[in-house]
Amino acid sequence: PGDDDGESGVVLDTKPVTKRPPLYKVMILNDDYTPMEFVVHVLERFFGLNHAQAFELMLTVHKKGLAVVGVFSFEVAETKVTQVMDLARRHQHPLQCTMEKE
Ligand code: NFA
Repeated sequence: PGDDDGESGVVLDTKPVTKRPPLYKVMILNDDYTPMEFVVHVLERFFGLNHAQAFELMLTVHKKGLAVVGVFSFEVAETKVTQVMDLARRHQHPLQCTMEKE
C-alpha cells in the first residue's frame, strides 16, 4: 500500500498535510470615557451578539481591562477593527479595538 516511488518498488507513504488559515482574536480594551451603551452597541452591530450577550461582554471588558470579542480570518478581523475604530472616532470616543494572531 502507499505510493510506489517510480521503478524502484520502494513504497513510501505520504502524510496528507492540511493547511488551515491562521485565526486572529479581536479584542476590545477598557477605558474610562467610552459610554457603556456605546460599547454594547458596537458589540451588537459588528459582532452579532444579542443585547444580553453584548451587555455581559461589555461588563467583562469594563472589569477585566480587555476581552476577546471574536475570532476571525485576517481579512475579517481587520475589517472589524477598522469598523469599530472608525465608529469610535466619529463619536469621539477613545475606544480601542485590536487584533492578535491566535
Ligand atoms: N469603562 C467605561 C465606563 O465606565 C465603559 C467601557 C467598557 C469602555 C468597555 C470601554 C470598554 N464608561
